[in-house]
Amino acid sequence: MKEAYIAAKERWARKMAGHERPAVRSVDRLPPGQRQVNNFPVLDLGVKPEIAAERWQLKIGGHVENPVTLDWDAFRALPQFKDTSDFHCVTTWSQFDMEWEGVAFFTLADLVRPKASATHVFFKSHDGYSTNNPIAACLDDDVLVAHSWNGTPLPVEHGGPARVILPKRYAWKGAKWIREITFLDHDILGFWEVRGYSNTADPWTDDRFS
Ligand SMILES: Nc1nc2c(c(=O)[nH]1)N[C@H]1C(S)=C(S)[C@@H](COP(=O)(O)O)O[C@H]1N2
Ligand SMILES: [Mo]
Repeated sequence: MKEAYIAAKERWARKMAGHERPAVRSVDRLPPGQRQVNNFPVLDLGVKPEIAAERWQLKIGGHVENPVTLDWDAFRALPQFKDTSDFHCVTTWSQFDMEWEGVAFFTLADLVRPKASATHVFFKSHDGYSTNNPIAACLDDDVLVAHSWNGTPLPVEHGGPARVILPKRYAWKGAKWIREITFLDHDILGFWEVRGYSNTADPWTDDRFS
């Protein structure tokens, strides 16, 4: 675990410094049971909350040394991170080469300093949605809170002003319209996880339902 964390942080540091070449992707980038799309479908609970940047806040707390509440300016003043990854929705569509820009999860973790007791992270959104992930999955070099997609500010329907991206999990593990990130010393299931979806959500093993 510790080695994996250090390796991820090293890769992330190289990306931050602009030295990392784009990942060499396998010829077969489509996980089992997925089909490729290019129209970036919209999936939500029927609500698209409109949060003006002036009113936007991101609260980060729980088992951390330094809880913070970031407003938009404070969030945008953090080191900015760009990364390109593939996006896999459990409803069987995948879109490749999504260019995300925002703040790396590593940067947020360095800011709040999770305590040794922190094992899981719970994400809450403005539409009542929530999701959960182990801290190790969040501390990967491709995880971020994104405010832009393919060079333009994230539109409301895709979770703007800001959403979480966890490329190695099915997309429901990334909360749109993010409002609160809580570090926990135990796991709590999120919106889809309590409704029969897999808690681990690994696209490469067709890990869709629990
Ligand atoms: N707040 C919030 N986040 C969410 C969802 C949602 O309904 N509300 N849907 C999830 C699901 S199931 C998917 S596939 C992706 C869809 O993101 P998109 O609408 O930008 O394609 O967001 C995830 N994050
Ligand atoms: Mo989804």
